[in-house]
Amino acid sequence: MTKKALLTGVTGQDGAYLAEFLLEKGYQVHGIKRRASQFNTQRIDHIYQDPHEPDQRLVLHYGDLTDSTNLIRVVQEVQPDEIYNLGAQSHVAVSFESPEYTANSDAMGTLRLLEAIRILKMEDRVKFYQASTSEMFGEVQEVPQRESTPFYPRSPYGVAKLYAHWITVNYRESYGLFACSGILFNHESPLRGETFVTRKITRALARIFLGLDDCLYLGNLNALRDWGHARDYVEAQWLMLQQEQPEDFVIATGKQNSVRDFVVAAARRLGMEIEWKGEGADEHGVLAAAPDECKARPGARIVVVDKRYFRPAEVETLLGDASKAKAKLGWEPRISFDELVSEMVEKDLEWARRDALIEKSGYRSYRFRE
Ligand code: NDP
Ligand code: GDR
Repeated sequence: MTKKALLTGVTGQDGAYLAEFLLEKGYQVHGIKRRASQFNTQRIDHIYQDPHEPDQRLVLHYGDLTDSTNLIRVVQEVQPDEIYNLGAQSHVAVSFESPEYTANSDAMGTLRLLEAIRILKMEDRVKFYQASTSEMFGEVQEVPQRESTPFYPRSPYGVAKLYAHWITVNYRESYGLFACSGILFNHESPLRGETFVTRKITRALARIFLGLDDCLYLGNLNALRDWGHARDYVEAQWLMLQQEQPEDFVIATGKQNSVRDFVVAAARRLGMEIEWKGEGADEHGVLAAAPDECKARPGARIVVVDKRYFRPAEVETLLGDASKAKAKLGWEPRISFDELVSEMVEKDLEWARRDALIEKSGYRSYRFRE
């Protein structure tokens, strides 16, 4: 019997890699996508199947984590063996702007999906994966962070994800549901959303290298993250659901770099000299932007520190210990930090070359946006 997996967030970075991974494993993959006024399936277009073809391997359903009746109907229709709850308003900075929506989709959305399983009496038949996050550690209480490290979230996103994490544990303990939370540290790829810092850096530097832009505006350069590759991390998500017993796992590389390190590594990959700018310093020693410099010096290659990108509360440092995953899942990251940066830079350079061609032909390419 072909196994069926249902993915929320199939149009996102992890959804795309996981869908590809599961299709290769022989699964029939069902994905929930949101209705949008423009196509939002770019990341999965290469595996998209015409719904009129027989023998559908990838099936897309309209839906939303804020709509419980929709979730119940889709789960009932699909009758999945495994559910991966990857859908979320996943941007930490945006969660300060839209805290209520973030709670609705990320916290309540998880509850709605778990309730759909319970209402349909599928607790004994379905396995559930919850996309938990290192953001739950927030103000870190222990270094490195492991499964037993106390949580202290620092954003509406982190708080919403903490609810989702604990409600998943609760449904496991209350109803015997096979439910696992993967506490994943930052993972990136060429498919990363363009406003997360790694992709913002590789995209902007590639465009600056080709003369399409002059400046890259960033916030806190000192933040430290444990960055891995999404391709490695989706395998861990699947492995968790193949265990005898449901458990939670930290997934991380165990190596740490700062935002500044990431910029330096990406610029080095391009063989590009950059200037660092910012003027004055506030009471926290934080540099403010040098707003006119980019306009005044076209062709300059400047990284500007801009306070606009600082968060009301910051997670300064994250470093994970994935030794439980190594011992029990046999999981280890394969792709190094340098390989990750290289792959992202190369892909963004390819896309920037295409943009350069568009501009040369007299059209305006998709400019840098926040
Ligand atoms: P993305 O932001 O790339 O993708 C998020 C997905 O969720 C998109 O498909 C998006 O749809 C969908 N989505 C957003 N809101 C809703 C909603 N209300 N209803 C249904 N779907 C919705 O995130 P990633 O792929 O990077 O991350 C996957 C999951 O893992 C997220 O839950 C994230 O919070 C979590 N996570 C991510 C980490 C990382 O470093 N990447 C680390 C730890 C956890 P659309 O395409 O229409 O916007
Ligand atoms: P994060 O990722 O908040 O860790 O959440 P992000 O890439 O947004 O930020 C990482 C660090 O970089 C600093 N930073 C900037 N961030 C952004 N986005 N833009 C900037 O210009 C900028 N300048 C500095 C941030 O302050 C932060 O310290 C990601 C998301 O994928 C979550 O969904 C996931 O749960 C966690 O990773 C683990």
